[in-house]
Amino acid sequence: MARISLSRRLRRTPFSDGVEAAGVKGYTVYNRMLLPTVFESVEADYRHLKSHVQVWDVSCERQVELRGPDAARLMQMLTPRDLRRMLPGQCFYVPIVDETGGMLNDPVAVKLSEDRWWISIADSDLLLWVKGIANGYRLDVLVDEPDVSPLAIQGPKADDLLARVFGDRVRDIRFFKFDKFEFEGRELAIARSGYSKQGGFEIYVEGSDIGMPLWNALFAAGEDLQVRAGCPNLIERIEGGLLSYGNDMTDDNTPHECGLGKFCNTHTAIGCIGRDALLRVAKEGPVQQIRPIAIDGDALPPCDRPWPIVAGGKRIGQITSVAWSPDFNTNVSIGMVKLSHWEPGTRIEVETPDGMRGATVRDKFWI
Ligand code: THG
Repeated sequence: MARISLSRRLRRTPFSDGVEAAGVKGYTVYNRMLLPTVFESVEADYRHLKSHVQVWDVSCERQVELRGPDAARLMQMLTPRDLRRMLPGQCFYVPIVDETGGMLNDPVAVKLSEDRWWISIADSDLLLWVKGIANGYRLDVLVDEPDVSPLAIQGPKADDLLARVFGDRVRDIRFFKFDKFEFEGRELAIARSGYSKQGGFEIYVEGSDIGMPLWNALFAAGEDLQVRAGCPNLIERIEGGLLSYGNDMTDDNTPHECGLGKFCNTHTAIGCIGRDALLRVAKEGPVQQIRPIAIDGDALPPCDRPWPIVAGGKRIGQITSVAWSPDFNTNVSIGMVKLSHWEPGTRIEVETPDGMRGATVRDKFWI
């Protein structure tokens, strides 16, 4: 197998030394940065994530910082989710759309104060879009990428591990809220959030210099909790229905097609770019939507290009993510399915690299 060549353009992270020492076996590239994908094996990592606690280098979830008097106005221009009731200390999952209503990113917005926000982005160059909007509208706001790298602590023992390093007050953090905690004289935002359904936190590590000291402190504190280095796990995230921008959706999709209509308040999100386009598509309703799909038969290879979904000889959608689930004993997958076939229980066929497979559209993800 060919190897990817490392260079300055493919950015390391403040935790890369720790990730390498932990024996990382595979990486992907995300926001031009290294993102681990495998340590022991995807299945062994999955079992450990569901049983213990892992420390994830998710530095590639870069922050777009908005700072200044127009920060809140700019943030509302970027998303159809109504932010008027959002308070400092809260995180919101927010679709970001272009002028046609197409998805540009699906980040977590972090409100630090009225005039300071972080947008914790998925894999697309959102900084350029945000800078363009800020400058084009002559807004009084600074837009940049600060030296902030999220470190996720995920798994059933995440509370116990973080309490040992930051104190019992971490247990009081509510879902999608954050509070400030001290580490080596620095104030760090810690949120109860993360890209798994196993529970846990995200530490927004401000200042690369404390990356490895914090990494080492977590591993020293968690030895008896069986803490390990981990990473977003393909199997677990499909079971949990956590979408991956660029895989499960692109700028060709509206938030409604992605099942993110519940995070849109297009009528009240006054000033949002793409509002008119979204009001039109919301009225008609989407004609295709993301669905959980169980694919028959034994384990399938990874989905590195969309696999056509067919029914009655016609293409009615595509599979965009797939993995064998040991817990559910089936291939779990995420697909975009046309209205005519998206009803739960509908039988469809998938053109996989291993040949045609029967599959069933489900009503809910697995966890
Ligand atoms: N955390 C942070 N930044 C991120 C991610 C993250 N940036 C990249 C990527 N992940 C953005 N995409 C997502 C997708 C799903 C969720 C968060 C970010 C998520 N969804 C929950 C769910 O669907 O169950 C909860 C959503 C809610 O109820 O508000 O957590 O993971 N910092």
